[in-house]
Amino acid sequence: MTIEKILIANRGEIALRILRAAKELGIETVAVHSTADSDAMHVRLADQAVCIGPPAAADSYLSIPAIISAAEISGADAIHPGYGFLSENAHFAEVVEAHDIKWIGPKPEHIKIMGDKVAAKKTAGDLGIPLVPGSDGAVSEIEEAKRVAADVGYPVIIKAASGGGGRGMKVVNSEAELETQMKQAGTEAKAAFGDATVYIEKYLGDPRHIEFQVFGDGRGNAIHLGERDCSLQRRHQKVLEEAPSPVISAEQRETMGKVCVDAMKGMQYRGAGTIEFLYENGEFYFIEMNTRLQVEHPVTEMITGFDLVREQIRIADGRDLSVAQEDLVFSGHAIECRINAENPKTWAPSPGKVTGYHPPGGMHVRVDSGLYAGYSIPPYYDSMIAKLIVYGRTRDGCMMRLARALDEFVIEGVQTTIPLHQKLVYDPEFQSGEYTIKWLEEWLEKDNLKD
Ligand code: MV4
Repeated sequence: MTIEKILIANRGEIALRILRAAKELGIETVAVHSTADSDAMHVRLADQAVCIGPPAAADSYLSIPAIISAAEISGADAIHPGYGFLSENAHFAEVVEAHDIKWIGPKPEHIKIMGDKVAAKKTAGDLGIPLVPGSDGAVSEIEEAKRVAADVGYPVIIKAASGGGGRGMKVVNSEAELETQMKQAGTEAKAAFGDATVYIEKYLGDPRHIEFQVFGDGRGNAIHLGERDCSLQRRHQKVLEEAPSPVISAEQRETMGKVCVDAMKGMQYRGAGTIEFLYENGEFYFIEMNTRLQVEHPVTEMITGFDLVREQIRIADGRDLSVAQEDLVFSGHAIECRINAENPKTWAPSPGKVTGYHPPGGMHVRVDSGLYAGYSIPPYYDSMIAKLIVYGRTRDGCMMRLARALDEFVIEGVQTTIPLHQKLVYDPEFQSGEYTIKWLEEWLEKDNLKD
C-alpha cells in the first residue's frame, strides 16, 4: 500500500464503514465534520478530525475548498467520498487528483458520463447493455417526441437528462397529453437541475428494480458481484434491499453479469459501480449507472464475503482486482433494513437525543450505524441512522433472523422505522418475494401501521 492516510469526506454510518476498512488495511484515517457533528462517532473513531464548517452541508460536507484544505493540513494522501454529498461530483474528483491526492472512486470522465442520463444510456447501449426502448438521445422537438412515442407505444415516460433517482419524470398515456407534458418536463428540469434536456422511454408498468454490483481496475479488467433487488421503495427512497433477487435464476445472473462485466471491461471502468435495471417479464433494461459505493452494498458483502470498501481502496492504490470472477461464490441470502429517525406513520423526521440504544447481535447480524446512547441526532442531514443487515443460508431463514434481530433492536428517545420493518417482514406478500416497485407504496396505503 502506498496510501497511508485516508480522508473520509462523509459522516454517519458510511464514514464508519470506510474507517473500519482503512484500519484493517493499516491505513490512518482523517474524519471531517461540521460543527453539528463534533460528537459524532466517526469523529471519535478516526485518528484525526478536522472541523470543516457550519451545519449546513453546502458549507461543510459539500465544500470542496474546505475538504481539500483539511486533506492538505492533515497530510491525507487519499480521499474516500462515501455516498451522497460529493461522491458523484466529477469536478471534485478532478480537483482531488489535481492536488496529487488519490481519489477512491471511478475515473472523473466516467462519473461525468453517468451523471448525464442521455450520455449514460448511449454509452451503455454502445457497450452492449440492453436499454429500455425509447428516444435515441435527447428530444427537443414535439414532432420527434410524437414519432418516438408512437414507435415504442404509449404509455411513455419523459425523463430529465440531468435528473436521476426519479426526480423530474412524467408518465404520458396518449399523444393528446404529450406536448403539455414535454413542456412541463423541460421547464421543471430547467428549474431543478439547470438543464432542460429530456429524453423519452417506453413506460414499464410494473417492473422490479434490480441492480448489479460491478468492479473494475481501470485497465480493462472487471468483475461483477451479483445483483441486489431494490424494488421496495417509497417516494424513490429505498426501504429494504435484498440479495440475491428472489426472482433471478443462476442462469439469468450469469447472463446479465457477463453483459455488465463486458461493458465495464470495454470502458476500462475503475472502482465500484452499480448498473441499474428495470426487470419485467424476464427481461432486463438498463436505466442508469451509479458511480459510487451504495448504501445497500452490505447485502452483496454478506452473500459474497467480499469487502467492497477494502477493494475500492486497493484499486485506488493501483493494485489488481483481488479476485477473479471464477473465484466468486454467491451463497445464501441477505436483507438490509434502512432504519430512519422518522415517525413511521407520517414519515416526518424525528431528530433528537437517543436516550437508550441496544443493537441486536448474534450470528449473521450486522448493524452499520454511528448511534450510541446519549448521542443527539442532528436535524440537518439524512434521517437514516442505522442499517440492519442479516444473513441466512436461505431467504426464509434470513427473514426469521431478521424478525428476531428487529425485535432485539432498541432505540429510545426518537421515533424510528423499526416498527414498519417488523410489519413488513411478517407480510405474506413480502415473504413470497413476489413484489414490484409499486407494491410497497400500495401496502403502506392500506394503513398497515395505523392499527
Ligand atoms: C422508469 C419506470 C418505468 N418505466 N422508467 C424511478 C427512478 C429512476 N431511477 C427510474 N425510475 C423509473 N423509471 C421506465 N421506462 C419507473 C421508474 C420508477 C421506479 C424505478 C425503480 C424503483 C422505484 C420506482 C418507483 C417509481 C418509478
